[in-house]
Amino acid sequence: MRKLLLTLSLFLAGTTGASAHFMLLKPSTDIVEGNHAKTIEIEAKFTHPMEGAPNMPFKILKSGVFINGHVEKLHWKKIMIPAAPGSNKKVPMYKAEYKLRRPGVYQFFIYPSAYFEPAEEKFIQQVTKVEVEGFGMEDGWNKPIGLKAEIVPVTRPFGLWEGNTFKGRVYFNGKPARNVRVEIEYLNTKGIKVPADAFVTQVVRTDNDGYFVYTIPWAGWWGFSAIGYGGKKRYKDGKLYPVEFDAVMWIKAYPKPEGVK
Ligand SMILES: [Cu+2]
Repeated sequence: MRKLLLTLSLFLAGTTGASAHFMLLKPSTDIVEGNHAKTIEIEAKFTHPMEGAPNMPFKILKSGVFINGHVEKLHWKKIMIPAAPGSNKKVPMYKAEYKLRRPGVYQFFIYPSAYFEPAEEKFIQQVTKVEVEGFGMEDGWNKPIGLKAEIVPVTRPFGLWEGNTFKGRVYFNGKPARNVRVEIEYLNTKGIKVPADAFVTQVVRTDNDGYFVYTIPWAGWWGFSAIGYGGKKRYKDGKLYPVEFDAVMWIKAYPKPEGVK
């Protein structure tokens, strides 16, 4: 039954867009404080964040962290996880440890391989980033790092309360992306149930200059995926399919302090 439901939800994802694919790129924290170098863990998983499943296979083609004008490498460990809870089918996710040594804004990014989605008859490839503030230095959080598809924050992407509004600008190939769909999902670590399919993925669009806004309703990690079309096609079993080439970014919102409403 569970399998049937998953298949059905995949089918719905393809027809209504009620459930979105998201490359998750999540650091163990968005803020590092103190006077000493600190190691954090980053995880990368291709998933449906609100529903928690299915997880889909991918490889990391390119990755790194931009810090103070240069790029450092990330070293990933592959971990096999079930494609869905209780499933025998295993897919990879990845974890990396990274040591922050100096103050600055650390922009982590990955270029994953393209994934073929049968339900949508297309490939999906999501260039993904997340920012971590290190040791109190905030300069540079609004600087693009030059990804082929990139969400550049206009509001600061760390130290956010729930209820804050996040504003971003979408760039595809370095140009502002006007009137594109931006899908938004909560990384559902709490088993939250939604009242209808339409709540799984929130949707906004960019304006003529590529800007979008979204107000974060509750605390946790939130993913933003600006949907692009790669222009190029790829073969699968002798047939050509389009490539959806998306820009994904993750931010974390903190719960309201106790005693406020
Ligand atoms: Cu999927």
